Amino acid sequence: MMRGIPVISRRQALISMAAATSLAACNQSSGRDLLSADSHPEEYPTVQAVKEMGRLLNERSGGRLRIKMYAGGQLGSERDTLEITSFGGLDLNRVNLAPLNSIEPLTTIPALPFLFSSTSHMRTALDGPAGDRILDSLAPHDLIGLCFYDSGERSFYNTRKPILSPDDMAGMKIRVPNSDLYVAMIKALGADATPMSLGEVYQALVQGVIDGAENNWPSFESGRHFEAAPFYSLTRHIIAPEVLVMSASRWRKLSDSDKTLVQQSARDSVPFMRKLWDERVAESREKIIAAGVSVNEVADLGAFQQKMRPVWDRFVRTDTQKEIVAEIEALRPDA
Ligand code: GTR
Repeated sequence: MMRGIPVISRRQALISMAAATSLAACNQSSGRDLLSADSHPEEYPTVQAVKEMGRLLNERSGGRLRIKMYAGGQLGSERDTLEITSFGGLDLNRVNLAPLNSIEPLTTIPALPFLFSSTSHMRTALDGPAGDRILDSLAPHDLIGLCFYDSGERSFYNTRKPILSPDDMAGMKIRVPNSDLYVAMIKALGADATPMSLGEVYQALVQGVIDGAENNWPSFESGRHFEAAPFYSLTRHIIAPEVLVMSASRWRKLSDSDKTLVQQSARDSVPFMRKLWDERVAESREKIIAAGVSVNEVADLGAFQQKMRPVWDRFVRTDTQKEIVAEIEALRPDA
């Protein structure tokens, strides 16, 4: 995450992108680097997956197409890099779906609390037509949705005490990504939502600006949030994926055969990512438990589900959204 790495302003990022872009253009005879951003550090599975895509692309294009990765939030928050990508300053960007929620309603679907019953349900649903419809919905926003990556199960962590019921969260200040859906979900639980970017969370916990946040095992560990917030309560309320997007204007500049290479290499990096992800979840879990963090199961998840249900009514409004939600629910193993 961004701790220890200077975060540059969006303006500086744009300037450096413009410089990098013109350099890439000059080097066209020797091939082309697709510039890619990620908020996670080098060893995180999302970064490694995009690098694997780059390896495939390089191999399949005979060295003409490569990926140059800017990891660790070097180019700013996910909201910033998405903006840069949509107007063509970057080729690729790996983000969570959350920062896309305000621009495309279909992206809110996978973040509906308790929609997916497990990671395997999420994988099955998003590998099929429901996933394709969500990826395709990004095109009018100048983004090409290439593939989804895993992001595991999100649960609450805080600086004060184990959470066993929604009442334990009353009045707590909980950080959420910049998404109205996440804000509504926290409010529905009776807590206060504080939207901020991932890179700011550690300091905010240490300084007491927030009492807690919610995320998966690897992000809780990688950002060292567990050192500041030693209570992790396994609500597993959201299993929304990550997404890899490409700038539509950069995409249009590719030949048809290169478009196929890019799309196929992205899709082929997914099984690689899933394997790394499963390993990383186990490692992060072990590290967090060894550090003495109090980890608790939540027996009555029904209480959370019930409180969060109004979020569905507020965010699932169009017929298309309803159709996709029904399609995903029908794929629940217990349906
Ligand atoms: C992580 C995800 C990031 C970011 C982050 C957050 O799980 O990988 O892309 O969305 O959560 O909470 O901001």
